[in-house]
Formats: sequence, C-alpha cells, structure tokens
Amino acid sequence: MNTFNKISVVGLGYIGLPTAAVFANHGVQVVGTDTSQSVVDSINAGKPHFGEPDLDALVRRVVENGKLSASNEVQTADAFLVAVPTPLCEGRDKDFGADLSYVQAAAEAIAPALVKGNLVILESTSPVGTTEKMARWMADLRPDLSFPHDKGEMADINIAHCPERVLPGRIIEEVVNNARVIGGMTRKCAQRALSLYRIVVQGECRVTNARTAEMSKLTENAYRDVNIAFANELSVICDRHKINVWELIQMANLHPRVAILSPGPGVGGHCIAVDPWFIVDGAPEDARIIRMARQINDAMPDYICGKVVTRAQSLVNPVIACLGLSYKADVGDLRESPAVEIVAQLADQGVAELLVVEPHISALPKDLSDRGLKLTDFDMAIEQANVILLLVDHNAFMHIDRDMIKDKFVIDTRGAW
Ligand code: SAJ
Repeated sequence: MNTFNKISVVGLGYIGLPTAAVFANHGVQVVGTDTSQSVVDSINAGKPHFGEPDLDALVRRVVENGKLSASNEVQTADAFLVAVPTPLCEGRDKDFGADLSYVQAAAEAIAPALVKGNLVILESTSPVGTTEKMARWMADLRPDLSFPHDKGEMADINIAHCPERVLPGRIIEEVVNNARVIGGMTRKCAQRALSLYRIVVQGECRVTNARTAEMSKLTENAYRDVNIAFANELSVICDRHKINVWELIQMANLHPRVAILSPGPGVGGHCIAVDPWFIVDGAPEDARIIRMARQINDAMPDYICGKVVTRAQSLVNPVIACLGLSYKADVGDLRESPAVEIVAQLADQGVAELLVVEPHISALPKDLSDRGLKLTDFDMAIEQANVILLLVDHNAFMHIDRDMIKDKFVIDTRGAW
C-alpha cells in the first residue's frame, strides 16, 4: 500500500516542476500535468519554462531517461501532488482571501482518475481548512469512493497537506534537505504522506494534522513579514533622525538575542507578500500585528519613491539609473516586486529620465514597456545617470567601480554598497 511506483504532479510551476523532477530522479515514474500547452511542450522537450539553479540539467536528464513526462490530462497514479497557485482574490483592497479556484480545478481534474488506496497531497500554500475543502470537492464527483472527512481512518482515499517551503534560487537543494510538516486529515493519511516524502526528503519530517500544517506554512511567512516590517519601520524612523539604519542594525545585532532582518524597498514575491493575508482573512479582528506588518511593507515603495522624487527635483537634468527589477537578489522573478512598482511610479511622475537595468530578464514587463521604458546596459546606465537607485542587491551590481559613482547621488535601498 505504501509503494509509490507512479505519481502525478498537478501544476508544473516553480514548486511542481522541481518536485516532479526530484521524485523522477529517485526512480519514481512521474507524470506532471499543467493546463498550459506551452509548459507541457517545453517540459517534454526537456526544458524548464523558468530559470532556477540546477533545474535545467535535472529536467533534461529525467525527461531523457523517461522518468518524467508532462501532459494536459491527469492520469491514474498511486499518489497525486497538487502544486497550483493560491493567489489573493481579485479586488485585493476589499477582500484578502485566497483564490482557491486553481485548487478546486485540480481536485476536479484528479477526481475521475482516483482509485481506492490513492493518496492526494496538497502542497500549495493554503488558508486553514483548504485541505478539507479539496477533499469535499473530490468527494462530490466520486460518490463511489469514501473520503477522510466522512469516513476517517476507513476512507478509500487518503488526503494530506504538506506545504512547500523552498526558497526560490535554492529550490532543488531545499526540496531534499528542508524539514517538512506533514499534515494528514487522519493519522493514516499522514503516515502514508510521510512514506511518500521519505523517498526524496532528507530533512526532518514532522507529522501533524492538516489544519496545523496549513497554519504552520502561513505562520512561517507571516513571521518573516513581521520581522521585515520591523526593519522597514526602523529605516523610516532612522531617516527622520538622520541615522544610518544599516549601521544601527549591525550594532543592535551584536546583542546575542537580537537578529533584526534587513530593510528594503518593500516585500515582494508571491509568498511573503501574499500569505499573511490568509491569516488576516481567517481572523480579521485578532490578526493585528500581521495585518499592520503587511501594511508597513506595502507602504515602502511609496516611501522610497518620495525620497527619489525629492532628490530628482533638486537636479537640473535628472537621469536615474534604476538597478534591479526582480523581487529579490539573483532571481529573474518579478512577481509582486516592489522594484517594479517603484519604477512604474517614477515613470508616472515624469520627474526624470529613467534607465532600467535588470540582468536577469531579456525584456521589460508590459507594465513598464507600455510606459515607454527600455532595458539599459548596466555600464551605460551608470555612466549616463546622475542618480543611482539600487533596488535589488544582485551579485552583478556588487562589484561596481566606486570611482564611477563617486560624483553621483546614490540611493541604496538594500544597504548593499
Ligand atoms: N526581504 C527583505 N528583507 C529581508 C529579507 C527579505 O526586505 O531581510 C524581502 C526580499 O527582498 C523579498 C521578500 O522579502 O522581496 C521575500 O524574500 P524572502 O527571500 O524572504 O522569501 P521568498 O518569498 O523568496 O520565499 C519565502 C520563504 N519563506 C521563509 O523564509 C519563511 C520560503 O522558504 C518559502 O517556501 C516561500 O516564501 C514560499 O513559497 O512560501
């Protein structure tokens, strides 16, 4: 019963594809499904559709040796791993709930393929209660099978939540080495999920119930968000007092029980900027610090813009080199990136000529190209600009020749120089 010869991974994005490839690399037959034909074609040609260290070679190898293939349709398997997006609902100002339509679509796609004895695992970051909802969506379509919300340990289908926790840029290493929280809808569900993850995971695996596992993932990202908000609030206070916040944090962190994170232009990415809202949405009156941290971090792009505009207005012909667009260093991921928001706002304010540099992408997102902006080469931008705005601490920007910027105004939002 605990033999997993074939698994199906539903959703071949940043989490699903690396997870599928790692299982395939351990000899498991993996069929990945995705609704996008171009994603399916690209993977079947052995090419990941996004950049991530070590992923290219791994995907090529497992596709070539026949262990990984991609399809538009979910096929029968011993276990199903769901790794689809759970974004914020549209109309974010009013409603901070999760859009579970992709999870529902995945459940509906898996349901026809289920047979007695199958295991279904939700890996997507989800509000508390989602795993049970997923079980109910499948149960509605398969009255011939029993599910754990109804039949507990006796259910035909086992269901668990095992949230992904990998850091973009280190996904392959972290899929294997991170500790995992494995939340079963029943103890048996958890034990079966544990035996599946044991095939690839070398980190500690902790077994719990599905609701605790759901909350655990949200808590990890909210913890980081709150701590970054503390650093960002400090940076605003330090500006007021004309104190260098980076030096201040270094000093404070000398204390053995203080470990302040780094201020920046805001919090981006599809995880930390999103997941804490699921906690707020589930307990609006109680989640006070978590809500405020989100608001503080979301306010940072406006704050940085204000600083840059003031500087630009003090110059006759301001030309700003905007260095970096991605949500963090050394990745090409622009989702929820505060740097993109800042550059867009600066373009809208029209106070300066903007030279945009992002070595990890080949074309600007439509949002920015529609504003008439173009990607510029790093050296050219540094030479032509009189204001240097460091938005992302990419390695490529760290070895800058100090002589080249000594006569320019530098706004370093990352404390990197
Ligand atoms: N940031 C700061 N200051 C800091 C650290 C980060 O401003 O001191 C900013 C970054 O520049 C970035 C954002 O926060 O814009 C988030 O970056 P991150 O590196 O902290 O995290 P993510 O979003 O890339 O990945 C997080 C990770 N969660 C935790 O570290 C608790 C990862 O392990 C999760 O798997 C991932 O979210 C996810 O998928 O949920």
